Amino acid sequence: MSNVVGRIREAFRGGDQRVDPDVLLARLEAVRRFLAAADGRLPAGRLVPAHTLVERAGTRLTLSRDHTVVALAGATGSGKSSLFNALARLDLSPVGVRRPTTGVAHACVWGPQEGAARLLDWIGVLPRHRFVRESPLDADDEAALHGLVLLDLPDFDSVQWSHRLEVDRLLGLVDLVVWVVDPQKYADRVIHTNYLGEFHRHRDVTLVVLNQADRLPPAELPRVLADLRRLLDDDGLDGVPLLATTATDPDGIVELRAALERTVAERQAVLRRLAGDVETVVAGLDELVGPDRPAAGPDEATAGELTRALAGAAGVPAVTEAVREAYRHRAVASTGWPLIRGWRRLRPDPLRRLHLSGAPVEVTDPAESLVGATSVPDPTAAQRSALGLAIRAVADRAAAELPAGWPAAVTEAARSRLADLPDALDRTVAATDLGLGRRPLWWRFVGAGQWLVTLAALGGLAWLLLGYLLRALGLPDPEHPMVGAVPLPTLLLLGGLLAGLLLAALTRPIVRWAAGRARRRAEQRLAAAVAAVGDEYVLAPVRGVLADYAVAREALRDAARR
Ligand SMILES: Nc1nc2c(ncn2[C@@H]2O[C@H](COP(=O)(O)OP(=O)(O)O)[C@@H](O)[C@H]2O)c(=O)[nH]1
Ligand SMILES: [Mg+2]
Repeated sequence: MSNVVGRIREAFRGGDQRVDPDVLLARLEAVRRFLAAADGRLPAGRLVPAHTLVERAGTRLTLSRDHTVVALAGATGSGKSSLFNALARLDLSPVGVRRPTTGVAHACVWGPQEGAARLLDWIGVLPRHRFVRESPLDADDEAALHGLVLLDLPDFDSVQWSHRLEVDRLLGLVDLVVWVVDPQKYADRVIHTNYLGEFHRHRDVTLVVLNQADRLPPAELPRVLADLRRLLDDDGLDGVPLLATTATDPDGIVELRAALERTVAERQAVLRRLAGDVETVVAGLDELVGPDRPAAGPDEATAGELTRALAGAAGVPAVTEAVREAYRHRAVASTGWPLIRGWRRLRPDPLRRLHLSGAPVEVTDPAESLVGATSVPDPTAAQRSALGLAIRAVADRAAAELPAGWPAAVTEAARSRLADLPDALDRTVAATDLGLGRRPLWWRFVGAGQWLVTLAALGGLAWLLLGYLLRALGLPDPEHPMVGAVPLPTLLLLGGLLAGLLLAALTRPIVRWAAGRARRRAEQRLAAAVAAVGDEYVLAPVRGVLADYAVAREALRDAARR
């Protein structure tokens, strides 16, 4: 007997590494973190296996960890039910009636029932398909299997699809799988490609038995076992235990029984199974993260290009030109020759034509404010396509280093608020202080100067007119005071007119220069405001994806850490 146990120990060598429950839980938590970051970013279909794992593992671990669910899986006629009955010794018990083959699994529970029932509810084995392996007739030899929940699965090569689907479902839930093959069909390609090969990451919770060994001449058995071993190695299942059994002979299942006893005693199968699932899921997600740490966001140059394109679409050039014209308009209206100021004021203000004031606007709630109903011309087709290109450039550059799946998420994020952009830009332009709120002090001085010289000219004119009037009425004409050779009223009139013209002529270039300055200042303020819109509506969503990618990448690395 010790020889048998020794051989099994040998066979299980590959699975001797224990899975630390805390490490497994940390890895599952990492998969959960990955999903939290990747959900909504990557195609949902790619994440299904990970979601399934997290969901299943969470449930399995909260259910009984003292039970080990072992499934007998194989093709029709390989002897699954016979092994099930033999292991459960159901032929000896009153319930040991051989049942017909069906599309549902049957279960036999050894030892305590509490925990096992909920486990079987979760696995989906109906109570009427459950057997209990506890009989007063049993001696202590059954105690070694306490905690075993053995399942007899439907045939995986059933002609009925529903049976095959049921097998696949159950294989996803059990802790250990015993593949049962027989001497006739052990080399069947379907078994190897569709099932055994798929299980290579679950090597530690896989066992293969060649049943019906009694049907082979004793000399043939080693050759068939060696052949099967080779096929299993090709499946990637090197190291999985391979045993020969004879279900019809109680001595023919001793090794299998011992292997199951060891598995049950170890209580590792649950953890190994889930660790294998984590391996499979992580390997499937591997191409969704890259080796390099991603950038935190688009670079300065790209952001600058975006700002320029947004400024174009927002009509910033038209507004700044209007600022320049409005400055001149208002400056002339304040500093011009008083007689033509009124006429100037009759002309429309270039900024007000755009429904802009140029002064700071109080915005309490941007969403509700009426600010934003500007008449800045809509962007041209060229400006719109330039904006589209700039947004695409932001996405392309931000996603340049990202692996498959993520660039699409970045592009989507960059364009996610595109529809809100025109309104946001309009509101921003309307709310930006363009710097024309206050009348510069020097306008007042010049304006006052103009009034002064105009009043002097008018005074001179009145004086002269008074003189004419007196002369016309034959009254004595009072002496005009003389300034040099020129009478004072004439000097006042001509000097006032001349000074007014001179002041206007001197003011004009200063106004032109100051208007240019006002334009540049407005340009800077609008650029800053528009850049903030670009940041909020384009760059921030892109940074969001990059941040999620960084989290997903870290999480997947943690999930891969054994
Ligand atoms: N000689 C022999 N016959 C077996 C053995 N195991 C199963 N059988 C027979 O093979 C047939 C199919 O067995 P069954 O357990 O129903 O296979 P299943 O379809 O995999 O459940 C039955 O007639 C069994 O009696 C075995 O180890 N040796
Ligand atoms: Mg059967």
